[in-house]
This record gives sequence, structure tokens and C-alpha cells, in this order.
Amino acid sequence: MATELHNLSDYDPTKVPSGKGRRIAVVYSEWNQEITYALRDGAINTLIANGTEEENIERFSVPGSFELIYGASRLVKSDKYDAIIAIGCVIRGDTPHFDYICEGVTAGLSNLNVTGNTPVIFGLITTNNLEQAQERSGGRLGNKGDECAVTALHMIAQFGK
Ligand code: DLZ
Repeated sequence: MATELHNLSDYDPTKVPSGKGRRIAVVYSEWNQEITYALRDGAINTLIANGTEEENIERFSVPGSFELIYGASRLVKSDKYDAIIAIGCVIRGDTPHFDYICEGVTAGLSNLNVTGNTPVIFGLITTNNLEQAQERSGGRLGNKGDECAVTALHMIAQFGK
């Protein structure tokens, strides 16, 4: 989680395993796209900066964060990827949808990590307002997409497939 003391984009490049030859899928939500595109691009740029070839990174869009579950599930089943990064942004409004979506996506992606053999990285931002989301998608607190990319490379290096 981002805090005043922890910037999401801070990492030590000498401690990040190389992404060379790794195949990584990035599935992202179109809902709140101002945020999710910035997260997606952050993840992709960080993967490339750490050696992943651009042609080995595939992008898949889904309408909303809830559809990340199905999208990531299909990608796990394809067995084509070393890791899958799931990116979405849910902003609390005057709707109970916030809680349902956050809980649903968290449970769905968690379940894929328990049952599948491809790590699914949790790139869902859940915030009270747009400003907090902006702070975490390239703003004051860094970019959660960067953190997801680094996490994916660590998981691949640690567990392989
Ligand atoms: C319906 C909905 C609402 C209210 N808010 C968000 C949101 O903040 N972020 C997001 O990614 N998706 C939202 N959605 C859409 C749902 O994720 C989903 O696409 C629809 O409920 C259709 O299944």
C-alpha cells in the first residue's frame, strides 16, 4: 500500500530479477480509464525497463474491474504466461457497488492464485475519490503499475511455472 513513507514506484533495480524471455499478460479495466491506462503503462514500462521484451507483453482490456476475474481466469487457463497483472480502479461513490466490486474482485483474483499455476498480481486500486487514485497512478505516491511489474518479476523468479 502507498503511504507517505512508501512510494509505489520506488524499487532497487539491482534487486529485481530480469524479465528477459518472460511472457506477461496485462489485463486492465476500461472503467476509470484515466487511471487504469496510467497503471497499465506504468506496469509495461517497468517490465521493459527490467528486460522484458515488448513483444512478450500482451494487453487485454475488459469493461470493468469485475470482469478482471473472468479475463484473468481465461489467461491463467491458456497457460501462455509466466505472470498476469490485473489492473483496475474502483472509486467509492454513493453506491454500494464499491463494496461489492472490491470484495468480488479481491476474492476472484485470490481464488485464481490458489487454484491456478500462474501468479496473478493484484493491481486493483480502491480509493475514496479520484484524487487518491491519481496519487497512486503516477502522482505523488508513485504508480501501482510499477509495483505490480516488479512483483510479477519477483514471483516468476521465485516460483517459476
Ligand atoms: C458498476 C461499476 C461501478 C459503480 N463502479 C466501478 C468502478 O469504480 N470501477 C470499475 O472498475 N468498475 C465499476 N463498475 C463496473 C463493474 O466493474 C462491472 O463492469 C459491471 O458491474 C458489469 O459487470
